[in-house]
Amino acid sequence: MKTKNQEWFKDAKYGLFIHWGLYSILAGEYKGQKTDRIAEWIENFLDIPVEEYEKLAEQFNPTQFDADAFVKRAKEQWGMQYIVLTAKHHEGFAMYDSKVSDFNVVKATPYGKDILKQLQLACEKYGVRMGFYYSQAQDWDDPNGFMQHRDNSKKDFQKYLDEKCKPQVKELLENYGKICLIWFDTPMGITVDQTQELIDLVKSIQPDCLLSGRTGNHMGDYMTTGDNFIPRLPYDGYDGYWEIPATVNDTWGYNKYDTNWKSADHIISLLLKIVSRGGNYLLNVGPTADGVVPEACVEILNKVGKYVTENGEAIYGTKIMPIYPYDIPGIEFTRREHKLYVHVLSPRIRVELLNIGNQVSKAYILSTGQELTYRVQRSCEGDGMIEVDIPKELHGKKNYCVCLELVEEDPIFEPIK
Ligand code: FHN
Repeated sequence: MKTKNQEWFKDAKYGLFIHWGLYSILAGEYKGQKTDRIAEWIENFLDIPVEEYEKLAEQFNPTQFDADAFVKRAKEQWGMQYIVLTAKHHEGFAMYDSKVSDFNVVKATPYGKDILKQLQLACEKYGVRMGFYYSQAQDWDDPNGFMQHRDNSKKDFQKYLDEKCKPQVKELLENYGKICLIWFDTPMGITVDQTQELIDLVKSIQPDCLLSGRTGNHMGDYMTTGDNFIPRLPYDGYDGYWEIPATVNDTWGYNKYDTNWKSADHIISLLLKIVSRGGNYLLNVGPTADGVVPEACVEILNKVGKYVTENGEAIYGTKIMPIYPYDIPGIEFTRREHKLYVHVLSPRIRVELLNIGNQVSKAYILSTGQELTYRVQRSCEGDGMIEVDIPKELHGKKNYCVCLELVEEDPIFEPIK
């Protein structure tokens, strides 16, 4: 059972993931060699010696990073309800003022400022919840941290856990105000007991702090899907607390060669699928070493944000959908009590819904309140049917939401006979 103070997560629906670290400097390329894998793994995949990698810190100087503008945009323009930043990724570098390890942004870089503190102040100012990503098992800088694709059998993982991981997690929970969640990742060989130690530590300092589905041994507070993997059906496990970490292109950390951006239309439809199936979409940006989000990504998120902010009522705090028996191209549904939201993502002159048995008391365009004419009837075959006329000025347009006010509390979808 979740505490009252954790319920925000179920309603949030859309959050911002930020993968930012020393890998952003390499941007997918080391000494002329490009990585065709996710950019934050470059140290691992291109086998960069630790001493070499550590030297990158001397170049980290993100003078263009503006936490205030970053958070303001995420909240107001993109419609995101929470932000999760990599406090320490697998590379082992702390993006904050850590007393536990000097391999951190304050001690080891010319920039010398605490990124997390700046983010905290901005999140508090704009009322955005803040969580931290922390790689609890993999630490490629610590001799006893795990490293995927290498022999870890001689490592004293407990030593790493006691001397780096837990003390750093404690710092995160004690020095940055209220942390909405810790996003542990890639638990690898962490044992049940070690996972419990981490959980106990977090809950002893901040009992309401949620733990991601990758805390270890499936002992987290919610379910985290595989990266970019969307459950095909509505999912109500974990009391409906779940989240999809996802990318806009194919990498998490910045890669200057990765221009495989999803379109804004595609992201809007993914968001609506996730929301209707009951989950949260944690969508990632990978800032450059200067501290800015690539312009192509900003443009996409601005377009998505326009839809999200104009139709927030049909997204935040909505309930998991029952299964509608048909897949209608360009249509997604979300709902709350007595309301069915029909998201129209491709142009049409009429919305026709078959096998629906509800009575409708009102139909309108959600963002403007413009009322629509509609008919509730039975098809020639005897199936429930609702038809809504789309006004002329919207013919040829896409990405708007029709709200159907229902007499009944829930949608009544009829099976195909
Ligand atoms: O290895 C990480 C990867 O770098 C990234 O942080 C993603 C985000 O979900 N998690 C791991 C892979 O699943």
